[in-house]
Amino acid sequence: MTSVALAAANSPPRSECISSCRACGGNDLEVFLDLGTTPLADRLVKASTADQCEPSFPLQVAFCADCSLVQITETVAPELLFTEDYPYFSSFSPSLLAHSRENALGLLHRRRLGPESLVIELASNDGYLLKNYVERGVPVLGIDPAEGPAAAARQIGVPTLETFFTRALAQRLAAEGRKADVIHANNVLAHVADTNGFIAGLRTILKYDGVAVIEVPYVKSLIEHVEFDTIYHEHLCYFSVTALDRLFRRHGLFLNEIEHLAIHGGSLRLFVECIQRQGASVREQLALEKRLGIDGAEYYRTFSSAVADLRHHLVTLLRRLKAEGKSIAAYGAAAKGATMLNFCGIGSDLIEFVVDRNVHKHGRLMPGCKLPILPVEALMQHRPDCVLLLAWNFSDEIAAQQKPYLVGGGQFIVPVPRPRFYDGKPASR
Ligand code: DWN
Ligand code: ZN
Repeated sequence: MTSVALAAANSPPRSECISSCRACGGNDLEVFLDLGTTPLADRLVKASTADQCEPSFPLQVAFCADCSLVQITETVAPELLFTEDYPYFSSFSPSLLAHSRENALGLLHRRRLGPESLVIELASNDGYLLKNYVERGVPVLGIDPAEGPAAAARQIGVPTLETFFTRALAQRLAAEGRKADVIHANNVLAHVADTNGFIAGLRTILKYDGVAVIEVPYVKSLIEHVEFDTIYHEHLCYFSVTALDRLFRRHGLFLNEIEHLAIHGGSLRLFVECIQRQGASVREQLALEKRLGIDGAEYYRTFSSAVADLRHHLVTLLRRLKAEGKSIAAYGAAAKGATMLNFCGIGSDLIEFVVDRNVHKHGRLMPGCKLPILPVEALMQHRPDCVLLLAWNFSDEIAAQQKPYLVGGGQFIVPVPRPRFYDGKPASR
């Protein structure tokens, strides 16, 4: 066996196609969307390696008929997804910071947290949320595998374990007496390959009278607003209340309340406890999902044509603008932006550059299309006629921030649920 083949044979698997449901183990999976073989959405390309081939993997989405969980069929090794230079820092979004602060302070008061309490956050990133508890004397513990964000969290006084949250880690923490009154887990449940191990671990470190407050993008919003770009290899699962309710019950946990959030294109805030006391918010959403058929494959079968229509309309619009001599840029080197650009085949023939506030992204290139990522100041320097809002979930905030560009005659284009010009007035869904 050649040394290359030997190395390949010995190296850990880079990805694996599932043969059964990530949550229930069922085999009745129906693929309803195929986004092709794509590079990793958050793996921004260094200019020095621009000519190298990027690791790319199949991106297909399936529905489980047994437990209603929507999920992608390829599991990419976490070490490939969450590398040491993972570029996502929550604190680059003022609206996300405000959203998180409101969440933390509400819980601090409602649960009467104090110096004897413990708040643990799974995927605590750069301390964006836990810092609100630290400032009020409530002990916290962050858990996040990404080196950069974990270091940033420690710098603002948020103790952080730089590791993945697993069943084994949960057992170790519980053995050390570190059980939580409140557990936060925002936009992480969809990211873990071992869904059941993660939830079992969460149950292990939750005090019996504690609450886990979990935020996840809502699959109903994804389908209704054609938010296909939020599908990428980091997001293994796409949750309905029906699937979540079954998933938690499997581990002695109960989804008792939900709140609907606008963040990230439509999310749910879940209140999960060891005690069963299902509230009206959950009962009503389960009944609505039943009426809409969200617990059945038929609900998802028209989505791929809706995605194809959006791609057609967006590319036609951009080509028309270019034919009219317009210059076009993009705003938001977001993971969703990589899916949008690559699935629609949008590259330097249509878009000149992407801007982003996150300094860690500057100088890199977007995965796949390899568009350069520049500071947002480039908008006023180059004054493109139009800007495609890849970070459309922050469109109001970005438009307010980029008022001079709009006042100067610039135009934003929001791509979902249908491509349209956006003048900065709160976007109508
Ligand atoms: O699950 C995830 C979601 C919740 O957030 C992770 N995969 C990481 C991330 O995904 P994303 O990169 O698609 O999400 P964002 O947070 O919507 O990306 C926004 C991008 O826009 C960031 O790179 C920051 C940037 N930004 C900016 O340049 N100016 C954001 C705001 C609000 C701004 O004003
Ligand atoms: Zn299932």
